[in-house]
Amino acid sequence: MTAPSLFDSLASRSGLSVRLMGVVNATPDSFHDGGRFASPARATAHALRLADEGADLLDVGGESTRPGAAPVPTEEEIARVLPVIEGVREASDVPISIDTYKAETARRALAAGASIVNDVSGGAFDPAMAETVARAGAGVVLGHAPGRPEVMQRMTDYADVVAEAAEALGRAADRMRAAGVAPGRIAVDPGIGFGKTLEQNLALLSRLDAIRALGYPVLVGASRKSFIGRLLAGGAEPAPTEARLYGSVGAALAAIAAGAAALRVHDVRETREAALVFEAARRGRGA
Ligand code: HH2
Repeated sequence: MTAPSLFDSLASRSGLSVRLMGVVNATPDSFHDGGRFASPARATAHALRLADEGADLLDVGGESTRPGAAPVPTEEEIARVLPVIEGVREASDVPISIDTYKAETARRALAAGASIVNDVSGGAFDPAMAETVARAGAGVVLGHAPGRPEVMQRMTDYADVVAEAAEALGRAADRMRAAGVAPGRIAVDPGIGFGKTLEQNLALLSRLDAIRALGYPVLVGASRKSFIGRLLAGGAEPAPTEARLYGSVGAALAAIAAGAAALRVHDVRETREAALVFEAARRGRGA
């Protein structure tokens, strides 16, 4: 028997086939909820609420990676995420991923109880990341970003965004494997909104099979992102993040239909309820 893939190895708390990763931003400036959960106590309470709502894992981050965001010093990032990881670990055994591209932050978070590294750069921004993941025996989600957050939105000049993202993710996974990460510990993510135009994000969502063909489970993070605001506005100023809930649920269902194994979402309860009905209707039975 082959080892289960990264998300299959997580118990389903959501009751869904797809796994729901709940977003916990311990940051003052994230694009949707920046500042709302900036204190460790608030971020921890929010995380536990998402776990109660059925999140299969919680993604704790201490640095905004939205296009244009400025980098946060490593010690500051660690000081933001560690108390949240420790607080969640004390109260719940829900799996935790650490949303970072810095190996040192990943190392400290894994030691504090996280079990997966969610690296939006696919290990490209920090050469020590692959070794760190391998040494800890951790899982890893490898994202596609064409460059650093400060400059990525000027790097949308792809000949074929889907082929180029797939190729980059294949190379990222090879780097992890070369460092000793088991294939069953790897997932990939096309990086919706990371150096992509509206049309490029839609191309990725509609052609997820090209990413799935790499042989790793695919995570999609479309929740509340600006392409949704742009679609809703129909060419006018993008709808604000608070007005993107229903659009986000639509994107989540599209990602499930396209074969995503996991979804990174801000709104666990709403996404879970929609996905529950969507999956049951596709199966043709309740359970
Ligand atoms: N998107 C964001 C952050 N981390 N990780 C993965 N694997 N995939 C994503 O699409 C992804 C991610 C950006 O969203 P958010 O954390 O809500 O905002 P910010 O980066 O502003 O903190």
